[in-house]
Amino acid sequence: MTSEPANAKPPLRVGIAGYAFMGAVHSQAWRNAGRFFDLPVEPRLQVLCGRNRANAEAAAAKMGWAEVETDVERLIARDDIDVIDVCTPGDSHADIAIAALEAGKHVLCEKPLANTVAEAEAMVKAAEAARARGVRSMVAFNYRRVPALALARRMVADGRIGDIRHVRAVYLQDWITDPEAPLGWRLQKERAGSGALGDIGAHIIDATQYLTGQQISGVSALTETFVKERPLPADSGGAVSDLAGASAGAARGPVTVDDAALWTARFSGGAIGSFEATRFAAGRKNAMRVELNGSKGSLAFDFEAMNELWFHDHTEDAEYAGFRRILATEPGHPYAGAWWPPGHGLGYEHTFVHEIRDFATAIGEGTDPEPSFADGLRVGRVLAAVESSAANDSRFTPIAEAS
Ligand code: SOE
Repeated sequence: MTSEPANAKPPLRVGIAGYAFMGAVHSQAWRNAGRFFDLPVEPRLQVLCGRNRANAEAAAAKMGWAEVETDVERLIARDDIDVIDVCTPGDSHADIAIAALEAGKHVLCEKPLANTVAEAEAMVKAAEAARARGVRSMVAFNYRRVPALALARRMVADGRIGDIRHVRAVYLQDWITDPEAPLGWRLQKERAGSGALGDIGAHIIDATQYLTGQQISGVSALTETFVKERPLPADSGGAVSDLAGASAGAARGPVTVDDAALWTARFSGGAIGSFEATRFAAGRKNAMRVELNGSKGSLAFDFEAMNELWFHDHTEDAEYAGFRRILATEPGHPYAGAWWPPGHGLGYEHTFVHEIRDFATAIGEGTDPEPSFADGLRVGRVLAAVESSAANDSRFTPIAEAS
């Protein structure tokens, strides 16, 4: 019989629902977080859950999960699971997360938190009730964990760019510019809630609120669906990439979400912002860009060069001032010290390792991880206001407060 060493860390036994793109990247993060960061708990990849047993078993074997379940209710009912990681499409987030919280499991939930504000409100209620019993929850806005963006947050909080006047944020992808790209779940309103808006617009809403420390207080928006009908995906067995990798079948169906969304915004601290989220920016693969202009300087970031943060110090002598590139790979930069020597750089997957590091640390230390479900709800309210404004000829729409 093997026994745990006396100084072993308490295990954190994880059950993950979903194993496509997000399930795979979360799996990788659960596996590696404790190898690069000193966590107070030891994550164990216990159970992967997916409806199709053969596909789930193949995914579990590939990604290192010990067991498989095919029914999420059974997963949640297991007493050898401490955490439920929700990596399914948005239409099941509320049901899974609420059931898991009620069963006393900590919950990490992919973004957007839910497909509707009402669902997100119910999730916040469940999270708050569970919190009173020491159960933690977090919404997975991974871009907060890009070292360069976490550094930008620190610089804003330290006052390095002064009072923020302008927020300029875009999230540009191009994976459905081809009208024959199949109508996957991300293009179906009943599964995804909305299109580019909720999928990638949600990230720039969260990121700009996080960076500025201000809330978006109102928006004026327009949305467009350029390609109204697409081929339905051929049966993929459910295990392929849920982005452009899927193959098209013969039948066609209507696209029920936005392809692109644009909006202007007011922030609670007086800044004004412009936003663009699209999957039709040919040549832009994952260009999540943010620029902040403040009274004392500016910061600029582009995920396609994610190790770089650009900083202009406007208090310097104008003849020598200018944007300078900070390579966010120094040991003193957020998260960076756990990885490679300066200049060797990180990638997309590291942002999820950092997310798991923060979540597992909060669970182990009994603190509240961020962003909370309440933060996810706040993003959901902005998404709803963008849709409502777009449906009303861009009418300025204040963000509804909690009812
Ligand atoms: C697809 O558009 C997607 O994978 C998003 O769902 C993710 O949240 C983003 O990080 C990358 O693009």
